Amino acid sequence: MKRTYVKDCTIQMEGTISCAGWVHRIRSLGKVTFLLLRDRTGIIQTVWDEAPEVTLESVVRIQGSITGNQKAPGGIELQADSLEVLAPAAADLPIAVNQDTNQLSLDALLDHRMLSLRSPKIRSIFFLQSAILGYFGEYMRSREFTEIKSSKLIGSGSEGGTGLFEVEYFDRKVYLAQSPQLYKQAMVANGMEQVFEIGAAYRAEKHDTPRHLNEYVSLDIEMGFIESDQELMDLEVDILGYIFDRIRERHSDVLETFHTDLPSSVEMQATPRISHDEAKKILSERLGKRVFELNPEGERELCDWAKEQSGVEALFVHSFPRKKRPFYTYPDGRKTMSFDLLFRGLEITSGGRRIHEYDMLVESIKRHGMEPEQLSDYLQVFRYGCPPHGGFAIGLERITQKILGLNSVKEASLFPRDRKRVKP
Ligand code: AMO
Repeated sequence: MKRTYVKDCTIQMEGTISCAGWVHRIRSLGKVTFLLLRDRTGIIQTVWDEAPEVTLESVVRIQGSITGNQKAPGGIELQADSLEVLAPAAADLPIAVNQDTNQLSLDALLDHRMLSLRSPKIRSIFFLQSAILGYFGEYMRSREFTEIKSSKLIGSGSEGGTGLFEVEYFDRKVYLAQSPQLYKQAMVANGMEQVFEIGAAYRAEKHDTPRHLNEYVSLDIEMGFIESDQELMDLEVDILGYIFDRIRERHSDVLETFHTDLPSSVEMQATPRISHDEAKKILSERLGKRVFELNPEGERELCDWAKEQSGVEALFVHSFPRKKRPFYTYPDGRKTMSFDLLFRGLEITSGGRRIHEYDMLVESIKRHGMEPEQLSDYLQVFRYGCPPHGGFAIGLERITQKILGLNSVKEASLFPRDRKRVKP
């Protein structure tokens, strides 16, 4: 018999239907037993005169007929006739999949990731993440950006010489890519003009914080023929506005589950843009002490300020000093044409205009204590003519974390990698 998904079950259904999924919960009330059946689309109550012999999380197929019951979830239930066990689950579940996930510590959730991902609430994070990826790609293609996939094995650092994971590559050492930075720039110069990439990025950073992963997914953009980083900020506001509108239209159930909402594309247009110096001044005034760096506390405070100013908890900080930005960043006196986007208290994007003049780039590489010879392939791009260009990268897990209000970025990674964790 054809399988019916839980979301398609309605009171109008006549005759016997067949649903398949996982045993979510069993509740026996003497004469009647309720078995909640879960599939990827939802949960349905099935009703039994005699309790079926089956363990929680077993994979089953249940046949029966739909009846109305105001007290059942969704107002309907399945009067069950038969149950077939497709795959039994052992009775010693290390975590209860059907419990409130707030009751579990982050370590318990991650140690038992193979099971905690079965929780509908946790799984919905990744349905939403998939939607974010889809809308991002949809928007970039609508603006005629070409999607690229560059290698994640590289010969030298793309963001500077630190924070690299070494890999044995036959008889030599190579590194896991910190970003697709140099390749996305090369593709602009190679005539694609505007590209995007969705791919893994690796950072051998030692900090174990709610905002850092050692492996994350980077949504990268690069475009040619720009004159200033303001154009990039315009583009990012449009991308995020597009993604947020689609989520509000089509995924309001997930926003409700996480008790959150999102600004609309129109509201996003009001996102303030302030310089790094202005940001420090605002923070000094608000915190009542001299502020020299934008630390996590400062990022949160700036987002509160932005909310008061514009109604959105987001702002661009631009014109960072040269020493704070990577070697490829376009200088503007002692500052740079670069920016971060802070959203709900966290940096979710970095970007800026890039140096496209060969001599200036060689000078900048040396200034950052690196050897131009190590970047000789990259330098060819500029030796033989590269248009003015720039771009940015959004961290997928960070934007997912902030959309849903998750406490840690690790909750927004299927199988997070941090300093202690390389399994499951
Ligand atoms: P940056 O290093 O700032 O810039 O990274 C860009 C964005 O990637 C995310 N991110 C991370 N997310 C989780 N864990 C980490 N350890 C981590 N590191 C970075 C953040 C961050 O804003 N090449 C430039 C981008 C560009 O200029 O195009 C770059 O990689 O959301």
